[in-house]
Amino acid sequence: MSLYPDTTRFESVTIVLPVINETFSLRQSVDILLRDVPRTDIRELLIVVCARTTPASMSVVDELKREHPDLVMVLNQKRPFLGGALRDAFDAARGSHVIIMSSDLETNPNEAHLLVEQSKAHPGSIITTSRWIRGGSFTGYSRIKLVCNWLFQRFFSVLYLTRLTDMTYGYRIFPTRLVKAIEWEELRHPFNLESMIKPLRLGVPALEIPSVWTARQEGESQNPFFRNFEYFRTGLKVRFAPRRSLLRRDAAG
Ligand SMILES: Nc1nc2c(ncn2[C@@H]2O[C@H](COP(=O)(O)OP(=O)(O)OP(=O)(O)O)[C@@H](O)[C@H]2O)c(=O)[nH]1
Ligand SMILES: [Mg+2]
Repeated sequence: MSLYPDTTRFESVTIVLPVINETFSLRQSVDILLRDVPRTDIRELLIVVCARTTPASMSVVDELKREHPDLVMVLNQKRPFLGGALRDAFDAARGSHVIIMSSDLETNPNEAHLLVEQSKAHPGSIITTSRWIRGGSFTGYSRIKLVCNWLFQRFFSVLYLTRLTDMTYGYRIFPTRLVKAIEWEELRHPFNLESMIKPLRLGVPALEIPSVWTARQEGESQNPFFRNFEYFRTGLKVRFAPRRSLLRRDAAG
């Protein structure tokens, strides 16, 4: 018997869109998602906002809510930062599956329907995306970040004995029961790594599909470069944590 609650059927997806300073990027993301992912597959578009979300972004969020009252849900995050936004979204998600992505167009919304298709075929797995496998790429990523990223990925794939090639990239679909059962700790960007490695340690199967990453055209990242080194602390801590401690007390069998 597995340690974690398994999922055997895809029913619908909650798509999480955290927003700080995106306007046309958020709108375009939503338009593409609604164009490509069948409506009957979408439980909700869960837009996560906070006190730092700009007034210009909030007016796009309000417009989207007015245009799609049954699909768009707006969540005011209680926990801080990106990890906090995604963790609050996991708590609120109602679909059988949940996609995490950005609203700055860096996580290519044209690929979201492929995540859903793969998830239907492998409902118990995490389908995650990679910029490093054939068909994936980076556009507008600085050379120094590219080298660091490659070194991070090699380090984590050896540490976790996995063939996954892009574990720091927060663009994936998960079974919702799984993410609700895990004891999450990160509040900032290393949550992108934590959300891959805790499931891996629990033995959850994961598949990669290629992703084309393009640098954002508006706003700026909430992740200063030096903070990327904090991923190592997360990676090492989770690698050696007892498996049971990765699950919430009420979820551990
Ligand atoms: N609601 C909410 N959204 C956030 C927060 N931090 C970041 N976001 C959004 O989450 C998405 C990803 O954040 P970015 O800051 O672009 O980070 P990134 O692209 O993963 O990081 P780098 O590649 O290191 O620049 C963007 O759409 C942000 O607006 C937060 O604290 N709250
Ligand atoms: Mg970004």
